[in-house]
Amino acid sequence: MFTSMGSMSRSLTRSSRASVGTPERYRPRSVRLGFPGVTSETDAFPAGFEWGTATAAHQIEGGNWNNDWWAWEHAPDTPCAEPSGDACDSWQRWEDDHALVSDLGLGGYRFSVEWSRIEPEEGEWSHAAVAHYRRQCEALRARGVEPTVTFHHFTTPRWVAAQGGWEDPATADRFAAFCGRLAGSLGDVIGRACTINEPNIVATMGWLLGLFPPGKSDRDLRLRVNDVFVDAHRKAVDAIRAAAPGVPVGLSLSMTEYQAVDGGEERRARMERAMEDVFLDATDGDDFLGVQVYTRQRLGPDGLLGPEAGVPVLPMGYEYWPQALEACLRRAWSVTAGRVPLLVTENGIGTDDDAQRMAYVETALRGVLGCLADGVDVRGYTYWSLLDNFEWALGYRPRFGLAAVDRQTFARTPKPSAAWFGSVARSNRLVPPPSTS
Ligand code: GCO
Repeated sequence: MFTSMGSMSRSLTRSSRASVGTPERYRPRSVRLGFPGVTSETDAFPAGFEWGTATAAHQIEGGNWNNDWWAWEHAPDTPCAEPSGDACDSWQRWEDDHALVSDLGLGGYRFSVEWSRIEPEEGEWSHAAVAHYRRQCEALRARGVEPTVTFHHFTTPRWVAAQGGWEDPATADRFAAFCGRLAGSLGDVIGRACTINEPNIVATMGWLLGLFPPGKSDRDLRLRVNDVFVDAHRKAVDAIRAAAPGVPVGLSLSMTEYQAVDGGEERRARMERAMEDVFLDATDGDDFLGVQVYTRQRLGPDGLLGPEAGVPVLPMGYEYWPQALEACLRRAWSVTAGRVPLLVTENGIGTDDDAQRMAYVETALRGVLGCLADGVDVRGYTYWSLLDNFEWALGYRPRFGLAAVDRQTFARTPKPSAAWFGSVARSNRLVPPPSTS
């Protein structure tokens, strides 16, 4: 256990040797061999390390009017900055997206299917929508890109929401049935299946903070939604495995580097339990755990603390803290006792400053190298996101993309960070970003 925030920050900023001084509780409990040739000094990633980028259906497809988010974006008195509208028009322009991914030399693309398109009403099945996603998987494979398909990324069909959505335990069964049927159609073309994206964020934002649909603020309901999501994940894993044997299945979880300040340890433990551990415990037996990290959050004895003086604050409202990825990977590995291989399924930064994006990713990747050198089994890194896209309640303002998207013509323009990230992926080593000064 670290003794003061100061010492923790110091050890984390020494990123190339970040394992030195790592708090004892983050160390893997089960000892595995470190990856041969990976030390925090070589800058090389292990052979077969997967480099990718990610998107989600509602954030890029456009016109997804049949889900709870579209309704939320258009309802009065919700905190949404603007509606998703045409998004990036990726329903039509997905080939442009794939071309970007393969031109960068990336081996993986993570995207999601839109449940409300595939099952627009209870029991109605759109073979055309399934065929659309099948074509995408096939096209990616033809380019040598592994498709990681997320079955639920924040949006829920209106007909499910109308029946109580994730408050209703029966939604676990509705979702598992959807997953099983879809996996039966796509099992031969999917590279990897993510059941649910960040159930912890959906539960907290939707049922505690009221920022996502259905906009509730009820502690007990939020805990119930956590439980329904855990049940849904377990049932979805079984359904996908039964329908598509051999396809690796896992969950993608939002993790935050929670730091206790001046007696905030108990608060931190409570936060980690409800936000992370309840889901980490549910990943036992999965083929991988998707770890998604953006920042840290400090907690004092009375609760959350704001950003620390001197640490930049991003358009998302949280601190620039790329060191969080290493801390969270170590924590995930520790809490799961090294039973589930890790994959970074999202890490990135919403910024208008592309040099800051590269600096963020460079520091985050140093942290991954530190983890690998200690034998933490990290299989790949996925940058969020391929495109500047619809950032939920914040609309189009935060820009996470490797490529900009013109909001009228939908033309994609890769940023310098895209070329740099591609060079990292191609060489499978952490080459320094170009100097922009
Ligand atoms: C998330 C989401 C993305 C966000 C990203 C940036 O999983 O939170 O997967 O939809 O856009 O995290 O906030």
